[in-house]
Amino acid sequence: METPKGLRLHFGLFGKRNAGKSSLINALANQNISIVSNVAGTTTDPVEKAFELSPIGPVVFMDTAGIDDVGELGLARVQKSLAVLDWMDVAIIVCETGTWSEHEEGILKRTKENGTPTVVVFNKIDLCQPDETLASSLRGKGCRVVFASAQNRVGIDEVKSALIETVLEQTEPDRPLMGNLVKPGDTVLLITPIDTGAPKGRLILPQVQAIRELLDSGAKCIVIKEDRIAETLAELKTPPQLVVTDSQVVQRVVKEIPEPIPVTTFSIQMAYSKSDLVAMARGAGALTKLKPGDKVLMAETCSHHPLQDDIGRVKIPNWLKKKFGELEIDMAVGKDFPEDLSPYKVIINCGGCIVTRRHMLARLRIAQAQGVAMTNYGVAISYLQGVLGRALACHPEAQKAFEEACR
Ligand SMILES: Nc1nc2c(ncn2[C@@H]2O[C@H](COP(=O)(O)OP(=O)(O)OP(=O)(O)O)[C@@H](O)[C@H]2O)c(=O)[nH]1
Ligand SMILES: [Mg+2]
Repeated sequence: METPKGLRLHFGLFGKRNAGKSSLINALANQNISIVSNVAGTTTDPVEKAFELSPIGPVVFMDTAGIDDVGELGLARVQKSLAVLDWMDVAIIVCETGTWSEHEEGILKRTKENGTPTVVVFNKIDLCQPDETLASSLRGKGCRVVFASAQNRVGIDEVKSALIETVLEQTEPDRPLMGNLVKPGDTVLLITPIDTGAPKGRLILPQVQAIRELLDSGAKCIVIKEDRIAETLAELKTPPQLVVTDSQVVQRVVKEIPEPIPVTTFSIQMAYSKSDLVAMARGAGALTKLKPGDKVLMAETCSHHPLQDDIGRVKIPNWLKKKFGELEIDMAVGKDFPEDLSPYKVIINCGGCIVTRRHMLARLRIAQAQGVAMTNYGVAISYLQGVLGRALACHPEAQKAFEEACR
């Protein structure tokens, strides 16, 4: 239960009101997580439930409001369900056996456009005969199809098997944070300043993840604060093969670590692991073209309590204004993303440590569809500190994309 949500696959249940989405989630989890009733529109906001789906491991199921909801509030709920649909690892379309309307077709169209693997569950099989023709036509479109009765717990194991097979065949495994930058026996220096933003008594997730991965890959890792760099280098008989630093001290680190020792940052590695680093580097190129009066969107997926020197609210905006003059900088917090991105020249998203890779890629896709450049905090900080070229040295393709976008 301690696995962070950003490291769990997300499965979402979508369909018309009363199709049995909440009943199915309860049957899958074998618990009463979601409220079930015969009143259409019982589930209003997306409900998340984390549990273990063996052999995949820790996952999150998301129950959503019916896609056929009506009225002003109903339409707002539909929009919320569709926004969730866009970043799911697997979409589960739930409908009553024998029915398939423009609503289900609309969901399927959207999952196809987004490349989201899809499982169709024809529920309430106790009330109706299965329609094999419809099922085989959906199978022909690449969906797994299962007949079930959530209420009578029939077909639930088949739904689980369909989900597991879909994950194994159709989802891309997470990219490791450290990629293939290290070999067994390498020495890696990790530089982690402990500032007011550091959590009490522990390190932040990307740092912990990096240490774990380095140990798993047989590398040696030395973890220091930024004031011990020269001393540590002097003590080492051979220089480290790689230095990974917190972005906030990247300028100092680049100065103190002699070339050609490669330097990257935790957030650049996060961008590599969690999104598309090449696109984020291209997005940083768009930053170079900002002019006074331009609008920039800072987007943060978690809703932490803002710190005095908050990176997204204070530090990056100040660096941007110092470099480009008076900009209009908006802030979007949480899993919601503004629908209309067209006023923005660039979106600077956080590293996304609490969300999944598909969530970050969905945001990128939405921005790209509206022709708006996107980068992330880490890449932007290295650029604003004047060291992005060096910090991308381990990622030549991203380095090239940045240079091209600057022209
Ligand atoms: N006969 C039968 N009834 C079912 C089955 N699954 C769910 N139901 C009933 O269908 C009704 C709606 O179920 P829910 O699980 O609340 O449906 P939902 O899709 O979550 O509905 P909303 O939250 O309103 O969108 C309830 O009365 C359930 O008891 C089933 O397999 N067979
Ligand atoms: Mg429901």
